[in-house]
Amino acid sequence: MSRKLLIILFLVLLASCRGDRDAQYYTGMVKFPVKPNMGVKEAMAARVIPHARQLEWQKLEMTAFIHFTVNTFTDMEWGTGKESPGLFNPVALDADQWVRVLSEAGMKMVIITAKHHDGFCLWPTKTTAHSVASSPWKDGRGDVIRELRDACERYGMNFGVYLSPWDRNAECYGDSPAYNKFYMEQLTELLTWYGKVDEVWFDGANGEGPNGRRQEYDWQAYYDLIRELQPEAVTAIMGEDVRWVGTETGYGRETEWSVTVLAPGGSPESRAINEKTGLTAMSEDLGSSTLLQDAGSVYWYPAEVDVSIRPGWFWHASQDSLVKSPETLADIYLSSVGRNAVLLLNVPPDNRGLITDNDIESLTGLKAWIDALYDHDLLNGARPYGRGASNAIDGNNSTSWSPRHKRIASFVPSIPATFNVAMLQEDISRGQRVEKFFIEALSEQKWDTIATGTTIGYKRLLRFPEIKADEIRLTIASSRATPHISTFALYYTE
Ligand code: FUL
Repeated sequence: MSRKLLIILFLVLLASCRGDRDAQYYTGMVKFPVKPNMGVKEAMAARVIPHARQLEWQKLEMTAFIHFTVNTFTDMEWGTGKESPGLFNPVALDADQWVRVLSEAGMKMVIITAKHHDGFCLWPTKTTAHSVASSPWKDGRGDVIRELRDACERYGMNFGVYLSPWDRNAECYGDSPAYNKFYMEQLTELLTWYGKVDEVWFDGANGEGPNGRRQEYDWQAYYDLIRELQPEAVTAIMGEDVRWVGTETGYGRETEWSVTVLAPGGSPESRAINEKTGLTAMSEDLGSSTLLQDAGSVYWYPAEVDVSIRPGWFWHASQDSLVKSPETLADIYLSSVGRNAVLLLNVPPDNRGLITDNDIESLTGLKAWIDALYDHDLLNGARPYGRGASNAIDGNNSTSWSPRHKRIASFVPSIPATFNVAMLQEDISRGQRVEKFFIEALSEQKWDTIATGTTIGYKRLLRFPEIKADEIRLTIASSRATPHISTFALYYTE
């Protein structure tokens, strides 16, 4: 054998030992080659990874919405656009209180309705007189966005804007080029006057303008503008980076793929693809292997669960007694953050401009529950054994368990422990892969399956009846490629 051949052989061997089969990744999306087989499609889908901005967003886990506008003063959910700016007068408005309360509740970003469907702008925009500048609040010299932005700065909180595309006040709405220009001027103000913006939220609700006309939005131009002015901001819902989970109840899917066949955003190309597949954000299945069969491409398009702490999105005095309890919020946490999504919890200030005591009480209860949940990982320090145990997950997220052949990890908890919640995480910087897993516990010399699941993704939390076990076994029963499990933890919750 020639020396050259030997070197090549050595390099090939080295590459296969180092797991270089995984070396190819696709950021944001991948287009499948013509007529690939299913194995190829699954392997490619398993290697779609998030953009850096999407990964940072996912790690926030809990984010907050602030719905606030003239509706807060008129007891409405959707304003007509004909409201007088004179109505807007939150005499005790304290954005510092909002951010302090939300930060203490564990929220990592605040997104505010800079403009809701009624068209009233919470900042002194140059694009219309329908804004705080025409209101009695602070004699027309106030700026809610500035106050919120400054408070976020003080608390190290990320900041996002909701700018409703649908505008029931703007005269030019429905004159498509004119309104697109108007909307992009508003976006430009919001994205250049206030420093860093981390999320831009495009509502999908869409109706007529004051002139009775419908608008054609130039989504691509909006996205391009955002990429130019705030390259690190994620765009949500009608945006390209973050997907609406499909309900406003606080409950995500049990099987939640961040790699979807649903094409993101509102561009004509995406619309054409989704018309062909018949998929919408509300479809039950967005990413299973069955769907991959006919798909031409897949996208990293993770879910956001938006839900209000009250029945309405805006504050209504009549709903002060209907604030969700800490128990309900805890359940929502498990069903959103615990199902591979980011929670976007709406906490609307009242007509004084303050978050009410009832909301604060529930948020405090939620935070206490979360802190108690994560207080003690019963697997931390547990002794893994069996094949592949040397690189088994240790519960502190610093290593990742990537079994090639035998997808089973076994542990002996450091103490025989009682638990009722399991947490699993995949290292999504290397894609989302797991399709099926189960957890077994050895108790009184008998192995029982205590939890089963499908997808994991960034985070999966499962609650089950409490059990005391001597040994634990995690099995990845099906995965699109080598799974990279970064966390396996067991907790006890009241
Ligand atoms: C919906 C809107 O119509 C609601 O008023 C609210 O803003 C919610 C978050 O999105 O589409």
